[in-house]
Amino acid sequence: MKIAIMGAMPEEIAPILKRLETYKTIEYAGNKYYEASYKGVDLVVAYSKIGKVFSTLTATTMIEHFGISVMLFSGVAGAISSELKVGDLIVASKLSQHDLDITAFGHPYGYVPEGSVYVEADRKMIEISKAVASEIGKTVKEGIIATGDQFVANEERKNWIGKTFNADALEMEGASVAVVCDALNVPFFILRAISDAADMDASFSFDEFLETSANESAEFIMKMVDKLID
Ligand code: OS5
Repeated sequence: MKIAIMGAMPEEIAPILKRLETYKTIEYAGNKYYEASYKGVDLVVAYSKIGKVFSTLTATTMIEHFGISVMLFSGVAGAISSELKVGDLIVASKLSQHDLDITAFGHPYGYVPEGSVYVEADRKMIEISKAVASEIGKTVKEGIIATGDQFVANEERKNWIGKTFNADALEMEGASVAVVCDALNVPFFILRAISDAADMDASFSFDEFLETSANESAEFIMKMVDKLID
């Protein structure tokens, strides 16, 4: 088993790298990949840069070039559900692209022919995360994550995404990682800790809570790794 841990921003993988004693840095296709041995298992860690295109490149590279067999994504997200507050964890049951729109041809939002509106995450990994959460006394909400190439800082847009996709949280990379992993038959797990409420204060909240929320997510992801290699 070779496990990938991916984030979008440096801040999202910094807490992971901090926990690894040593790692090797490999530059490939414009990004840095960090290879490490952790408790006898191979890890590949990287941040993709922001958005669906860069995250697609990184997820594909991790699978096709580095040969990873499990994908874990750790990062932050904007909340849609009023149940989710800053620092809370959400694990994706399924993901969709909120900015994919060929509705002019009668298709639903998020759909392209031969694709699907949602990509389902790996059920076994979600169950493992629930076991981990109960062991460490944390709450992880399972919900739908909507992804798009847009930092949402607008109540109207956020509500539209919530209503259209029944989404609980939004971000900019999860669905593209999901599409890649699904197509290449790699089980994936997308975890996010809330950094903001995707409203008019989102950029301020994001700046204030990026580091602490990224830490929350990374800490849980490392517990997932421990469980996977148990
Ligand atoms: O990766 C992007 C998506 N992330 C999740 C997220 C989110 N997505 C959409 N809407 C929201 N309300 C969301 N809340 C959390 C977070 C991230 C958002 S884009 C943040 C860009 C911040 C930034 N811009 N410049 N820098 C940081 C500094 C910089 C300069 C040079 C190189 C690298 C960074």
